Amino acid sequence: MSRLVIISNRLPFSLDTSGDQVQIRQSSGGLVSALKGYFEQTGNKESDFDEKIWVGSCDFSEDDWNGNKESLQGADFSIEPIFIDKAVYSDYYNGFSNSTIWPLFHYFPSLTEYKKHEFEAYYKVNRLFADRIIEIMKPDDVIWVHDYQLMILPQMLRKGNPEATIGFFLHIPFPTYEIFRLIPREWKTMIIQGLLGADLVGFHTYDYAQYFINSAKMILSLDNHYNTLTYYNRLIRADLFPIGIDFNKFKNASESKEVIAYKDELLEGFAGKKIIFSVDRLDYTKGLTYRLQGFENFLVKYPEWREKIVFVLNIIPSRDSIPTYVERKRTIEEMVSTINGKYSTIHWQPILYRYNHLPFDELCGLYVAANVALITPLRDGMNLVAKEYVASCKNGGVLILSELTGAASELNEACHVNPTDAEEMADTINSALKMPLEDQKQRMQAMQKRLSDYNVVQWVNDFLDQLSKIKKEQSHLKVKQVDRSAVEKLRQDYKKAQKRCILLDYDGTLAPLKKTPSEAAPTPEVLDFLKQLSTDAKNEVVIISGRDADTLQKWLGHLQLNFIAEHGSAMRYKGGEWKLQSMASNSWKDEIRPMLESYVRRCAGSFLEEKQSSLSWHYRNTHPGLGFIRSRELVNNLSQLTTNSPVQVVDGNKVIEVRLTGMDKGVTALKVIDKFMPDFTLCIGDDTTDEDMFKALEGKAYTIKVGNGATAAHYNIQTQAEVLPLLKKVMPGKQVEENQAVSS
Ligand code: GDG
Repeated sequence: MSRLVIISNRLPFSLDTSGDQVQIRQSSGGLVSALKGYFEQTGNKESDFDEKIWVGSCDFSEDDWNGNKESLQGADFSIEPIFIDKAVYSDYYNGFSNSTIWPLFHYFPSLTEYKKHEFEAYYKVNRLFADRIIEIMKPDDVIWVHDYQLMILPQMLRKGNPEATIGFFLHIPFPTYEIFRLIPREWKTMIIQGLLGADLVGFHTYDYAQYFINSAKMILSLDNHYNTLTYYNRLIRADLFPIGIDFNKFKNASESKEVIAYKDELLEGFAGKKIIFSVDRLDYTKGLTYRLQGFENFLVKYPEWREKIVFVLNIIPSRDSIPTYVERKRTIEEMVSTINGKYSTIHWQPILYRYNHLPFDELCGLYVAANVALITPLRDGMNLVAKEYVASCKNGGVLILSELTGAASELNEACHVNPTDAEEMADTINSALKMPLEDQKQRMQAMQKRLSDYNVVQWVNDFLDQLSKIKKEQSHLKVKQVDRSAVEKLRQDYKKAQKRCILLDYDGTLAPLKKTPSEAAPTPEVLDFLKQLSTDAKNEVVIISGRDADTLQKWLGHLQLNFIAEHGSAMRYKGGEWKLQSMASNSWKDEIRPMLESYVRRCAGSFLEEKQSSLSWHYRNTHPGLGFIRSRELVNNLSQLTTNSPVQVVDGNKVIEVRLTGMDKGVTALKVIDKFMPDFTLCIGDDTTDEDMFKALEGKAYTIKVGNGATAAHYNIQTQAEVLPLLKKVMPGKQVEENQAVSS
């Protein structure tokens, strides 16, 4: 049993301390509606969690909190407030969160501001959250961070507690890379790294998840396997979890006395008229001005509906300290007055405009009474109002929904419109008003079924299940990590052995992968260690590489080592001469080379490497998407070109290599073992080509893969940087051995 720690920018309530008594005011908004729905439904039931905690900033002081703590602790969850200096909060919230991230992620680059001090405040507030959470965090806690205000937090928490279980959910869209890349480099890198601190990163739609994966690839050059990314050798999953609503709450509310009374009152007030309705927070993303244009166009194009409909337009006050929002309000109010002024009659006004918070019953009353809901944002992560309307409809009702909302990908039976198309909007309102009741009911039932099947509790459970699944996958990989006892066993076996063979790959194993192959010369530390290792008479150290003989000779030739170049095409035993292992002709190269050269031209950043008996096309420095697509095409073309020829195509890590058949590291490693007959063999490598030797040496050697991922090796170690320290532990030099002897 563990604790669920929910973290969001704001706690789900605020305090009104102006009167004699402190009043609690519930907050509105998508995130709060959804999570409260979950807590209310699971509050009294048996749960997987011993305790649920909600961490968030607040609008009350530490004194107010201390004075009212007991009465404020919710029944369904406990509260952990974060106190933030007002000026810092404003730069973080009104500034970077809502004047940079919010407009940009909703595709409003022209409204986006880039202010350094606001990013600094954003970082500072994320740090404040992190410091407090790290203080209270326990090992079994499940941490769930919410939304765009806290995107750096997961990484901060990960640093404080590397083993923690951390999920992150983004409630707004994640934009395409073309938009995301507008953010200054340092900030966008920190945002992506921040999110990758989580084990699971959730989005509303498939597209948002893909855009995130693509940005992570473009900015940090990460590899992905479908929706799983690897970052510092930790698996991170990015997936879609379209948020649900508390379906029964809305369904039941529509049958409650209070709601029915309110609905009847509305219907009486608007007798003989059909009701078109919308409710949104005041926000430029909600497409309110376009909606009004579409509505006006409807009045012009379909005058027969005048005096027979009313548009109840509800706007909920929001972010009114940001100038863009204040301006937007003015524009909307001007448009409403213009439309009403132009089309009203003495008995009728087309738009009933309200700018206020609505009590829950009133909101539901409107949902139930409306014949048409007109929900037309320019962008919306999901849009819960659309789902709540569907859940509340009893007897028909038509949902007109913008195709640019996340909800549109789930609510197929709604009438989809493009919010900028005033013609389409007018036509759709007309056909919605005329839609036969049977048709309305059928569409509603299909959508209601989906929303009741995947309600908010399912949404939470689905997210938490996937979070625990990725943790299991991570720990499964860890089973193969070289831990302390494995090191000890290797050390003992090494010590006991009379003849040892140590097979080491070069690139990615003894040296980190570099942009160009010529940059990866060995460091003095590597040279020193290899020298020391090879001076032990019991050791045969073998460098087994895809590199050409000249490079190995130039970099390492002065040492007492054995060399295998180009996966076995050429070999040089200690003190001997280089020998080619195959006499086959290399005339095949003239046929293959032009094709590889054409791929170099077709894919910027890729290059051709020619060795004695192989040709390689490298694509690690290309655009990741393009490089991958070109590599698939190339493999396909080469496989046709190489049928009935003496060569094979090897699909390596960001490289496609063509070389003589039969020359692989597996065959060659066996040849070496047969020659030396060791009683201890250790083999380390990182690439797909090293898998051949891991397989061939099964039962004959300790095999270690550098990096995570499926492997035939016994063990994984996380990074290339760990190779030398591991070798030093297993094979201590003279001095280390002496120290160890003294200390034991
Ligand atoms: C963000 C994303 C995503 C609003 N005013 C009142 C009121 N509400 C409730 C509604 C609904 C919620 O607030 C609004 O949710 P939306 O989804 O429509 O929009 P955002 O606040 O922008 O939410 C959005 C959401 O997060 C969840 O992930 O869907 O895309 O932008 O539940 O009912 N409720 C009451 N009175 C009001 O005046 N009672």
